[in-house]
Amino acid sequence: MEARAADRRIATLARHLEASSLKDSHEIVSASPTSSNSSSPSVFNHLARAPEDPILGVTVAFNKDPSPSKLNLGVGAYRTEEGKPLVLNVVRQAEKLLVNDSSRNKEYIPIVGLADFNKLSAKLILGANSPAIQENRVTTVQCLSGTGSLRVGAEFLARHYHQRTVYITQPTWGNHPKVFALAGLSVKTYRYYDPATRGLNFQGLLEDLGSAPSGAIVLLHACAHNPTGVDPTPAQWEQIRQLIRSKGLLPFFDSAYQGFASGSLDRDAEPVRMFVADGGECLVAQSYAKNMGLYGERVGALSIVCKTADVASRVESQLKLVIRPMYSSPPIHGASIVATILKDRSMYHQWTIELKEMAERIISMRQQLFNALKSRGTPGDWSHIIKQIGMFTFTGLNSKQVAFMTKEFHIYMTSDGRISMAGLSSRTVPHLADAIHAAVTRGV
Ligand code: KET
Repeated sequence: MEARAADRRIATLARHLEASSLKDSHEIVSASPTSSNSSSPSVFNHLARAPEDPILGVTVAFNKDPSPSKLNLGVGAYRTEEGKPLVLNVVRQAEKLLVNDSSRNKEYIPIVGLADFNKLSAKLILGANSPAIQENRVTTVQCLSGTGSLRVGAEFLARHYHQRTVYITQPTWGNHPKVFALAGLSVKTYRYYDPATRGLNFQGLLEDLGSAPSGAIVLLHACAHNPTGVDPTPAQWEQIRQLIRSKGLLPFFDSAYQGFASGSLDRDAEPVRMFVADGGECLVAQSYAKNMGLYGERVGALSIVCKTADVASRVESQLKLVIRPMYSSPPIHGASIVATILKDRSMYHQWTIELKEMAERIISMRQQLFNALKSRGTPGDWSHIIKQIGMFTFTGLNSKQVAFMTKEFHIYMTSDGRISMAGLSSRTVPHLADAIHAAVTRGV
């Protein structure tokens, strides 16, 4: 049947060819009876050009700039002192093991991902001795990095959770509101950052969460808040926990920087563990983009900590229904790298050393930039550069100053004045300090 239909199509095409005596195969296709006339406008003609993404678009602009002194401090991606992307030695080692293992294949993995990877990821964030894991109250699914984990979690909540409002920090990572809104949740903000002190607006935070409707979802940055680099202290976290629990709010942690804040995986996981220790429920989205340098491999996990093992297994069954029509099942390679490293004591140890080196290099960049501004006598108090935590400094520079630095110094950063400290090196600090100094002193 199908073959005959194809024959008929070819015959029709041949008649057209004869009739129009067109020789160019390109034109033959456009002259087929099923395609529209080439002079008619595209069915997508009504589309306006969308703006570039506020973060990833910075790299697009950077790539177009021919200047040899250009510097990309936009996206949060680690660079070496030589300004090059870094593949961790332990990752290379794991990849070699995987390639040389001829028993491995490329079959589809389960909808929820690799079982080993999921177990080890839960252990990494919740702690080796977590009672929630021991009691089988945690369900973990492998997702497409941090973003995919947030997206699956948001979709699950939109379908199955009674409260459809999510509170995010003001400001936050630019993709957060989009991820949650797309899932159908209503997005509200809670006060977080105080531009006057360049620190936490703790009072505002408590007031806003205190007046959130009961059951509302609260997105929390597990550590190294993006873009501000301002984290609550352990005592403040404890107060936040008490408030969230007393109001029956549902915490949803975004853990994209575990190990990058302090250099210690355990210390950076403390806020999450504090919430899990009280026996309440929560969600956690984990990313291995930054802490294992697996950006483009898209490896992450969503864990949902439940009250009982029975609920956890029903939650997992529903997560499968979210994932299957979204992308069917996750990719095998990146998660295999992570599982290989996490299950081997010596590779795990090597990872912690390499991770600490990255975190320490970022901290030393903070000091160097601070010193460089001091030595130039740049007006203003720049101590927030050394106080802030994680990959970013929220400089306080405004969008005009940022545009000036891009135009005059070829330094690329997001327009909110955030710079990725991980993209700096000893060689480029003076250039950045010159640019900041000029932006501030020339009254831009
Ligand atoms: N959460 C936060 C807070 C975050 O900063 C990022 C990435 C992600 C999740 C998602 O990362 P993924 O690669 O999906 O695991 N932030 C950097 C990159 C980006 O915008 O995509 C950034 O802010 O530069």
